[in-house]
Amino acid sequence: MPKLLDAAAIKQYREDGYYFPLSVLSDEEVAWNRTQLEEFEAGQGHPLQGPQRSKSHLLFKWVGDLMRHAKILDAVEDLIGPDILCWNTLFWIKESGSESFVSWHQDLNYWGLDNSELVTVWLALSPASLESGCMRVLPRSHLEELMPHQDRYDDANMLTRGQEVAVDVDETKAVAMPLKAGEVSLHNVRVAHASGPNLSADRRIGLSLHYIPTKTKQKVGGWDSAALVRGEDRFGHFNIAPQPVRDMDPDSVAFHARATDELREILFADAEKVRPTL
Ligand SMILES: O=C(O)CCC(=O)C(=O)O
Repeated sequence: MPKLLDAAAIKQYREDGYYFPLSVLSDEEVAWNRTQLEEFEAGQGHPLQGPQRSKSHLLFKWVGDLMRHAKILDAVEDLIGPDILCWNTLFWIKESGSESFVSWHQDLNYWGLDNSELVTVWLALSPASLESGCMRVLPRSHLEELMPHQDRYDDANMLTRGQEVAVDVDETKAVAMPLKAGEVSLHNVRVAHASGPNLSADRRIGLSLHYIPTKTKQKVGGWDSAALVRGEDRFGHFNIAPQPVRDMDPDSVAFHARATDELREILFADAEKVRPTL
């Protein structure tokens, strides 16, 4: 018996590789979480940057709480079972009017994971519309062979290597996934996806949460970490991340430094160049 998703939603995720929208946060919760983010940014004098965008649940307790949100975990459990790790939390912030974009890509190519079960939950903390550059997916692309990719390192590309599929994508087959603030979309780690620039008057703030079943192994990196967010880890393939009790908890910040360094090694394995700012 599914915990949250109905049979049609699960079928669509399995067959098309994505499902949206699912409402998770109230307007008050969106406002509170956005304030946490923006007060931190104001305090440091600039938006989140570099490693702060990644494994952010180790820096900010409120991100860890979002990562453990019962409704999100119920949806994820319906797709990958009850023993769940969160491998990464990653901010995707496009400032108003910025050219930042995400080229067509498939994540499994770069994340070193040994199976295709990872579910990305993409949470909108501001409206993700066509105008603000919401995500687009290529339905059923997760059922085919992974596409060849090339690294382009375009400055405006938000991806680590500016990676892009090296085949023509038929944009007429793409599906846009607009979300209201507080809603999430779900997509499979093999699905090709992309997004355009933010032409709206507000920042587009997305937080992606990457969930894997505990049986998953890291096959590229020698050391990797994940947070146990539901159930039991009977495999021990990942170093289990601490759960900070407050923002910038020193032990957790130290763990974050190691975890993001090791993650860079995985993401840039076999790359020609390493971007210094990521
Ligand atoms: O936020 C975006 O536009 C792209 C996000 C993405 O590539 C992902 O969550 O895997």
